[in-house]
Order: sequence, then C-alpha cells, then structure tokens
Amino acid sequence: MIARLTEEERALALADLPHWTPVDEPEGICRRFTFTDFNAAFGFMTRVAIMAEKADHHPEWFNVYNRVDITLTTHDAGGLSRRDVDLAKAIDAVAG
Ligand code: HBI
Repeated sequence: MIARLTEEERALALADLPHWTPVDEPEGICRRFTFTDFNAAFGFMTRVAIMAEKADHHPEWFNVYNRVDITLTTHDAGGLSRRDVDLAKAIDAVAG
C-alpha cells in the first residue's frame, strides 16, 4: 500500500520540483509542457507512457497539438505520494 505524503514531506518534495504546481481535487502536482509541434509532443507522451507502465504509475494528462498538461496523483493513496514525485523527476528528465 503506497502512503500519501505528509504535509511536511509534500513541502519538501515541491521544493525539489520547481516546475510543478500543487493542485487540489485531486491532491497532486501539475505541469504544462509545450513543444514545437504535435509530433514532438506525442513523442514525449510515448516516452512518458513507457516510463509510467514500467513504474505501474500513470499520469492524468491532456494533449492538444503541441501542449501536454500532466497531473500526477496517486489514486490508491488518495493524494500525492512518493510515486508521483519520482515520476515527475523522470518526466522532467525526458522533457528536454
Ligand atoms: N497510477 N496515478 C496512479 N495512481 C494509482 O493509484 C495507480 C496508478 N497506476 C496503477 C495502479 N495504481 C495499480 O496499482 C492499480 O491500483 C490500478
């Protein structure tokens, strides 16, 4: 069972993820990515999808043309967990 981060753990995690914004309902973090075109955006989504499947932890996301909005939250924990933080860092690494 994956645990929801405490208030303090959440604050520390966010300090380490400057590009991400805390959100409520669901409690999580979000970031907007903008690429040169749809092809670049979808290539990014493909890489993230492979990482998500490998981690068994999946984003909530929206794509239109060259924009990808990603929200990370852990449904099984009812909020932000370590898995969200780890996936956010992995996503930032492939975002370019
Ligand atoms: N992805 N974001 C997120 N949150 C979950 O709780 C989750 C998931 N992917 C797979 C998953 N849980 C499995 O462990 C099953 O609970 C579906």
